[in-house]
Amino acid sequence: MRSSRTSLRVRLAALLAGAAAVGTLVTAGTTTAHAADTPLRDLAAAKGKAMGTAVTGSKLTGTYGDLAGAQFNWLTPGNAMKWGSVEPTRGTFDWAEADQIVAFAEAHGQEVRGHTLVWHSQNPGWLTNGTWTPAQLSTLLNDHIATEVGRYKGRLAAWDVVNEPFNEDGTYRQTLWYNGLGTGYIAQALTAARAADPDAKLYINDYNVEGVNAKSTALYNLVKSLKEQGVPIDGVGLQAHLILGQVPSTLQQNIQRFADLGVDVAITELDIRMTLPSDSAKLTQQAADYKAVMNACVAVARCTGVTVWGFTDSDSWIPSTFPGQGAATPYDENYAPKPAYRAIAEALGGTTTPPTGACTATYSVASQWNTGFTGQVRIACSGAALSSWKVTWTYGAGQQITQAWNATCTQSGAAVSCANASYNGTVPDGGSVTFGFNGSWSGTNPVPTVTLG
Ligand code: 9MR
Repeated sequence: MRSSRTSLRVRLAALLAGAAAVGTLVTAGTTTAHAADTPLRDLAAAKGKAMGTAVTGSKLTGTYGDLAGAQFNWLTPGNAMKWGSVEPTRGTFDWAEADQIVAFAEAHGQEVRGHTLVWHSQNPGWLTNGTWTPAQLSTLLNDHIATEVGRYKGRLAAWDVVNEPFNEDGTYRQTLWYNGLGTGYIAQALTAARAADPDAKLYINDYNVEGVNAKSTALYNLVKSLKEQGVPIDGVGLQAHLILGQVPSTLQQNIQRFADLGVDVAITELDIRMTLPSDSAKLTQQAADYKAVMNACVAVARCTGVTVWGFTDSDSWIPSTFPGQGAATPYDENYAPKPAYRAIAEALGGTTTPPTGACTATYSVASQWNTGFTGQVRIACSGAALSSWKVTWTYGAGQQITQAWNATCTQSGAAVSCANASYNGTVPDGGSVTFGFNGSWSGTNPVPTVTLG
């Protein structure tokens, strides 16, 4: 059954640039969780699959928390359980964010995927800068796993025990662990993890192993060999940091060959990046790509499910790592579901509402000085379009608009109303329009709640 959804959802955000030129992104205003048809987690559960997301603990309130809790049945801490996060100083542990995420998951009936125990990256400085004998390294590895896995014993469903052990050509990555302990570090880590929590499913996780290629074949051969030796290994994680239009054609075949080895397969970090700005053609392609990944997992019984690496474009690693790229997740920066969201739902057997009501207005303060400020409002549509628009708001601290461009604005008392100019009433699906204004303020310049109508 479909639930009704609001016809227009309006989010606002303000970029406050202070005198010290330090920008702070502030969001406020009406919070409307996506009134989806059936939540993704329920669709996934009906198929016996996980639908997960990576999360940032500090963001688990408001709309972000609402969506993380309502739409997903698995969570992965994006950074909170990495060695550098939990033991920044040797022997001094910080479990705050990891504990918070586990507690959130338990409160929302969600499973947690622990991420990650043994990696070459995001390790504490004391570990990477130290000089260690093989015996010392071995003890460090065992103790770390015993401590972290032991802390959450019985509470985590799975662990990415070893992360990214291979180079692109299928050779082993030269890491602290490989260089000190040889390939045996992998079996050692898995064995230690099993001892610390016999009920957690133990995974090796890597990227660029989604299709059949040299790297995934190396992973396949490793898993085969570990199984033959009786080393505890329950699954492989295919991260799936993909590029628009480039879902490997051998994805399902690759999942199947791992399944045939007798291990589970999880898509652990799915995102599909594009060159910015997004437009409706790219978002449509992205939806097809998300659907292809979902379909491949749904088609293989031992594919346990799919986790997206952040569910909103406002919480994605892509723009900072790949400048000019982004829009990689199923929800946009204002938490509006994108075509990719609907594609995931459909692949899980759900029906989706027509793509109406996905235009948003975002108010920003671009700059401000002692008595004046420049603001702007951006109207963006995704899965919807406008042929004319009007944006209204009420100032809370006596602000007064003095001049506007790309819109006709009137202010009466605190109430402001801005309508499109003759040339910019049309906002196409996937497009946006921005208008600007100068104003005066004194004391404070709080962000108003804007309404798009
Ligand atoms: O999402 C994580 C990001 O916040 C970190 O800055 C980054 C550092 O490498 O790690 C990101 O997560 C990675 C994950 O732990 C392992 N696979 C690749 C992910 C993207 O870099």
